Amino acid sequence: MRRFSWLAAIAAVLLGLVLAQPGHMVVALAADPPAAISDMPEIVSQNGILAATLEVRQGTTVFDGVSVDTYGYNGSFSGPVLRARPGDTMRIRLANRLNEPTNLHFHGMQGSPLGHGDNVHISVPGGADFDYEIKIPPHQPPGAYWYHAHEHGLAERQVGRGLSGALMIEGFTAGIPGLEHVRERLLAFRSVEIEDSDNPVVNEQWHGVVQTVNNRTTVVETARPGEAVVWHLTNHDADETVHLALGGHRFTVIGRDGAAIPHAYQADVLDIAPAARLEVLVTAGPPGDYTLSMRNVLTGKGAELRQDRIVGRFVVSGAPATPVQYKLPDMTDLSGLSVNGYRRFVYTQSKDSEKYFINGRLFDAGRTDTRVNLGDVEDWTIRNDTDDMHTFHIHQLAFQVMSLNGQPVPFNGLLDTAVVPVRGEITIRLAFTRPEIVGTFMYHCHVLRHEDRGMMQVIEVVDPKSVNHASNVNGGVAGWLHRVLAPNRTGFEHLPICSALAAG
Ligand SMILES: [Cu+2]
Repeated sequence: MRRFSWLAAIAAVLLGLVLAQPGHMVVALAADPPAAISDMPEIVSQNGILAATLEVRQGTTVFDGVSVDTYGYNGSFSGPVLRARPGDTMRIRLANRLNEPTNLHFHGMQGSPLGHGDNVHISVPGGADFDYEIKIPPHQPPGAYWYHAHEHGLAERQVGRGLSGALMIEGFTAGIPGLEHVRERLLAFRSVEIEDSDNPVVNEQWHGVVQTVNNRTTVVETARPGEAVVWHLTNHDADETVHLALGGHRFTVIGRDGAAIPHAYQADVLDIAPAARLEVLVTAGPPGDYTLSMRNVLTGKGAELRQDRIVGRFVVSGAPATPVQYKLPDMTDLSGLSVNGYRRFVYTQSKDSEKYFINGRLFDAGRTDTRVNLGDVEDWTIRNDTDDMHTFHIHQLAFQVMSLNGQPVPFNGLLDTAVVPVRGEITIRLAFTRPEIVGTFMYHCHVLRHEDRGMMQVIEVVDPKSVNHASNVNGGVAGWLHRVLAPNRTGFEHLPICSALAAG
């Protein structure tokens, strides 16, 4: 009896302490859905789990009276915003109701590429379902990411017609002292080609393309004079760069590719490459009605073919807001790491622009082009030997741009997508240090037309401590032999065994 009452007393004291802690309020608040930051449908993680079914359908979407053939998740166009937190698990059923295969990639997620994870070797046939389980690592930087179809050969059409959605990892402003209470808004951009229309609006005003923001042709954003708002800008376009301006305002860039950067910088016009994201601070000017205008810049020589179009209004009114003071967090500069591998990748394309190569090769899902050991730090030079715009994207990790056309680039955060300039090159540093990324995954140009036509390769990250190196698709004797004889194949293709294995 005496022991029981002591336990009861201790329990009561502990309960009292928990209830008295400010932390208790945080727990209660965490269960509430976060404030909506776009006008798109949202699916929010609850108690660490984001559970969703994404049903893929083909349909028709009407933009300003014009019917357009589109694809969508749980609707005729695009998909819901997924909202999760670092450390959460996303359980997503992809229900493919198309007559063709599709799949999912979770762009920028630094979790596992194996099994039911962020594994683009998976192809879900028409009519089939597949259950993804994405464990978001606790170290995933909070910010704007996205999910999209990654079916090789079909990616450009599927993404271009709607198969993508935003994936927001919560906590971006909470991690920046001074911006904790600033409103966050999401603006997702995509152009959709309209084929064979005889509608004069389509041909003369739209130049054969409907430009969308948050799945509409125009958006209205609001703010009070002097109010600072964080805009998460994400380019869902299959192929094209978004060229964005806000009348009467400058953008202050404070994050790139889903993470706050250490050094803010200002820009009048933003160029957002396909698949890239920018976090910007917009400080509203005097009361007024301002225009958000954009142009989709075609790759290659077509830059002049598109015109600026007004895609939004920014209405500033109400009582003036007090200015914010903030401090961007520090971030690890990879310059200090010692490098134990160098590689060079050269982008080329056929004269008719139907085939796109990396080091002279077209993509082959069954071939592993690059092997690294877990823990390796490598510098990769990506050279663009074409007159076309290309980008570099790698799954599962972010990288640091070290130089551009031979000139050092000062450290300002990590990226998962970077432009490789025409007839130029970038050198990037990649730290293959997180154990979650062991397995095979992809790096490629994120102009999806180019990816679909060959500009993609397979990398395997091998844990040298692991007895069984076999990964999800590239195990077997040949793979083992190859890893033993030439663990870092790129640059070693002249070895007969490597040529034989590469050919096989
Ligand atoms: Cu490209």
